[in-house]
Amino acid sequence: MSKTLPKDFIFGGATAAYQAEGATQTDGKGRVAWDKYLADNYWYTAEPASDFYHRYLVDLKLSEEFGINGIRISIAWSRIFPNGFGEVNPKGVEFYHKLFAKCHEHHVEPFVTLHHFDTPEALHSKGDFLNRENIEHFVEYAAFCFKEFPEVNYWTTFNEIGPIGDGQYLVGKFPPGIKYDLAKVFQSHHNMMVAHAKAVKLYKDAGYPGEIGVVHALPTKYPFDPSDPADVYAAELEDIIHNKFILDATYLGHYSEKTLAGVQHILAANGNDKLDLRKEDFISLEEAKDLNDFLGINYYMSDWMQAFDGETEIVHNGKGQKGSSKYQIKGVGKRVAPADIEKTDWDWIIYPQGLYDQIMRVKNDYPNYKKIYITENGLGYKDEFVDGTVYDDGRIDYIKKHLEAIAAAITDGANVKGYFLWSLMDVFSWSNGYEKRYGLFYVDFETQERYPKKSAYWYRKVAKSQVIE
Ligand code: BGP
Repeated sequence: MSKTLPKDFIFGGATAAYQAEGATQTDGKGRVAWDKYLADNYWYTAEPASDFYHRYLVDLKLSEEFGINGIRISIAWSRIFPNGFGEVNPKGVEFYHKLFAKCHEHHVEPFVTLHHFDTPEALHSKGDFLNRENIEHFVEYAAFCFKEFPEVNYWTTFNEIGPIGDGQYLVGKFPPGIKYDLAKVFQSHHNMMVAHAKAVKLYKDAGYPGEIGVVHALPTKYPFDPSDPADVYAAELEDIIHNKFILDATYLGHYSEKTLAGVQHILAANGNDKLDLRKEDFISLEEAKDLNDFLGINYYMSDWMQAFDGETEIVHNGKGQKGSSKYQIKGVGKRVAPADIEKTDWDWIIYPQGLYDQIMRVKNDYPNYKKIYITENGLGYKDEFVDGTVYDDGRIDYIKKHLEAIAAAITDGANVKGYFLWSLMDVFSWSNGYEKRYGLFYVDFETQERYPKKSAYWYRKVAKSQVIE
């Protein structure tokens, strides 16, 4: 097995504005739907998060010291446009100029996402991306940022169009908390993909010299019993919901017949609502399909699917009580883990081979993909802080195995150029709170001090040598 990564490989760390910055009401920032939703429904809020808004210099210095040469950062849309569009907030603009300048000063390349789950409340309350007006608002916001921030060389339009639809309209754990509405899931995926395509086209037409792409979460789906055609179909349908629909939109510029047939089957089994897919949408998708400079893949887990025709029921395990989750969708399938497979406390199945398989799937099914970054991967854990650090051998093992899977995919011809560990420092988790930690740097959320974990020292060694050991 290959243990070496290429010389120009990026060893990055990932963050997101809302999960890291804190300062949710500072310097003219507009509200986001999460502000109220977390206060009403969860046991934590986005204050103080990791106070990145005030402490980014500490994190960038640590990054440099620990051999990290890339950082995923997102811009909070509502810091720039507090109402989603219209009047610009100069303090928000200034903050990101300062932040990007410091990234470059510390040799940490910023990979900047325009939207990481945090649509301004003013637009979210009007239906978020189910409302087509949001497409134009997003494109205007993107156009503003492209022009305003020439120091950014790598742009991502959206983080995880898939989980946004699932979180908002299937599982109901993200605002507005709607459950089991699959038509809304697909409509949100579709409208966001159109917004992505339009922003990409605009960027390329304007001749900006940087790169642009999208980040998709791509959990790999396997049939529980590969010899049972019903289980095979269940895995295919589940894959359409989470992966194939948005991958087709990204790289084919339309939905394949198989994808559309699957969508129709899923909708027929779940209320039979119609989707609003317009001719002009496909013109946009088609125009952008070969313009993506890179695909970001967020990969944490795989799932095994069994055919299922009973009532839909999804239970989210948000507190890390192993075994408390449930996922079954009528006419689609039911998640059933194979015996003896490793899981996190939040029931996420650890399966590095799934990352290899997903990368190779993109390479084989979407040969116009150009380049891949693994933009998120990591282990959520209830870290134990002892001796001023965390002995997170489990996390090291997790990262190691996933880096090996990437190296294997590169050996087999996939063009993967970097890895961003989720997360750089501890941040809070959208629907799981502050107890689920992922960072290389432990954050004491009371004092906001940072403490490198054992994994940080290990990661530095790998980044320096490019050898996974
Ligand atoms: C991805 C998101 C991240 C992050 C990560 C870990 O879906 O892009 O923002 O939260 O998953 O997930 P969680 O926080 O649910 O454990």
